[in-house]
Amino acid sequence: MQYQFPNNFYWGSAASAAQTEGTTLGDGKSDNIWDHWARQEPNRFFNGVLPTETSTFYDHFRNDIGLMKAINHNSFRTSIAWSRLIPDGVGDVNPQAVEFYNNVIDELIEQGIEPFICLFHFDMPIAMQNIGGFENRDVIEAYANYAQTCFELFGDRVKHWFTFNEPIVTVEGGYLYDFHYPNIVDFKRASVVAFHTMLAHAQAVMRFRQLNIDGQIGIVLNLTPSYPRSDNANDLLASHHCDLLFNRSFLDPAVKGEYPQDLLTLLKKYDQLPAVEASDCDVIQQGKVDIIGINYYQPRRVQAKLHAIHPDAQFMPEWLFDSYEMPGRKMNPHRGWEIYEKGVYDILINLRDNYGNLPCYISENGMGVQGEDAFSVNGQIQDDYRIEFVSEHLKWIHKAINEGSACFGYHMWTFIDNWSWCNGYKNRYGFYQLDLNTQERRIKKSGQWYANVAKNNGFNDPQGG
Ligand code: BGP
Repeated sequence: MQYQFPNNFYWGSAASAAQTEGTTLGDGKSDNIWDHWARQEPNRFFNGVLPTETSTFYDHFRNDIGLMKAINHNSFRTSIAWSRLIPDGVGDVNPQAVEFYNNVIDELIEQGIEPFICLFHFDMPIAMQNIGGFENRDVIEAYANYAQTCFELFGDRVKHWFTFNEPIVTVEGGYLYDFHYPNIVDFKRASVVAFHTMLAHAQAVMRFRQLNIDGQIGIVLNLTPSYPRSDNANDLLASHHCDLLFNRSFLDPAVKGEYPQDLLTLLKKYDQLPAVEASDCDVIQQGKVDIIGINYYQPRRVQAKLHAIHPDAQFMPEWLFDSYEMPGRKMNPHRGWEIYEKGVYDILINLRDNYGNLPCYISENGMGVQGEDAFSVNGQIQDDYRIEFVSEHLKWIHKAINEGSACFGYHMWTFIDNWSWCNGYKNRYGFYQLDLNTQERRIKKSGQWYANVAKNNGFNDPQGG
């Protein structure tokens, strides 16, 4: 069967500043939370590989963009590092950063690759974190000023902007589950950070509108469907609660300009609501996006709680549900994540039916594999598993589009194997393999396959289905 995509469909991949640029000493960049935390607790990073050693895009961007073109990308998302552009978080702009991002954007456009630019991908400048990060309302203002600086500097050429990448992950990692700095475990503070992040998002959207920039602005969310174990009322309620906490806490304000009443009622019941100021609701209303990026890797499966909560335990999302392992689930054993391709279709149909069919694209999807060298034959990684992973997801995206979804593109995570937060280079995701010793980039079989998909704006699967 032929899977043909709409004209002008965006084919590309995604990456982020902190994961690819590498720290280049003397270029004016200051520390973000990752640079700082890595020095404090290097043992938290897989094999001790720290954020200084990411894939040197800062030095090799021209070559790398050439490699994107070689596999027919027509678009690419990366982020601007706030700690590079405005090293103190507020105040002076770093001219070397302006030159670098100008060069990257110009080179992309020169090669026919549309730049999609995100303003914040998990990388709070340490100067801002030191005054409380998004717990402090001053940081909302600082972020809005930083966003405005980006629009003014690059808005003449960048037409697709994103305020945040997966804001819920910063909240989960930094304030609930201890996998990002500042390693706080406190739901109430997490709730404040989540709310203030959306205020910062909305302020950035307002600045964008005030400047009358020609282009569109959105947010990238990891919309993880919460599938209940059964249709028992308690399982359904557990899944509803997960959906409220992990998806709708960002999706509803971003698209509808308001929080779901059920979420507010739930947080109120457990005394976890953040403080709200008089103008906040108005600000959130004005943060409605033009487009949305969807990151999708794995589903969430849940069931009603099986056991009572310990009376002394502090409130956590897990008070409301237990995870559920579906028997027979398909797994990516390397990353330990379930593969459920239909999830991407369910997300797109949900946006079509419940969110006004807002224009959207798949901004990340991918398969991390540990020890990929084992699949190398004559110097090339034969990643047929990745080709299968992408094509099976693309079939569901194709079906959703045929049924009216406004999905306009697909970006793979990622382009060249890159550094992955605490996991360092453990799981490889790229179309290009990165040799850590020589920094050499070698195309994988999936990269060649994807080049043809992009060229033909689709693919053929004789097996169909
Ligand atoms: C997403 C992030 C990416 C990237 C990806 C892969 O959540 O936006 O930055 O890291 O996940 O996940 P991981 O690196 O944890 O394997």
